[in-house]
Amino acid sequence: MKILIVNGPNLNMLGIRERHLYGDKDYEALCRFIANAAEELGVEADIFQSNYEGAIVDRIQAAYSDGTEGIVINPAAYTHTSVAILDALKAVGLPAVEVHLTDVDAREPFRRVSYAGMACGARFTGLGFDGYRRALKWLSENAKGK
Ligand code: DHK
Repeated sequence: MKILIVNGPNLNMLGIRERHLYGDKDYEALCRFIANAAEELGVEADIFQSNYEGAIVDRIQAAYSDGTEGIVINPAAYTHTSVAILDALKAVGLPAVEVHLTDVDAREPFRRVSYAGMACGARFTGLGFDGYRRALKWLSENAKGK
């Protein structure tokens, strides 16, 4: 099963940005964690990160015809603003899971709104890197062949 992992803006700054919230491990470490989790679960992970909303929309659209069977998405700040990313997820119609490293519901009120989440079948927040493993597992159990 091929799964696309989409990471939004500033996640490339992990290990530098607000370490009290996001931890001290860098983006490379997150990618290694995701690759290891995918291998353990027997799924194929294609990891994409961009700071640009349009690039994220383009990558989600490409997933429609590149063999992707599920999407794990942490749209980062675009979670709370982007109807375009929500519409892209709805357009391709692939099973999707929302992930956030932090507990967005326990932070500022504006982080409680999630547009992308409206197109997702599950949500893992506040679990750090492990949220990605849980999302891959959820897709491998709930979305194969759908
Ligand atoms: C990451 C961000 O960059 C924030 O804009 C979101 C999310 C939360 C996270 O917890 O992974 O609000």
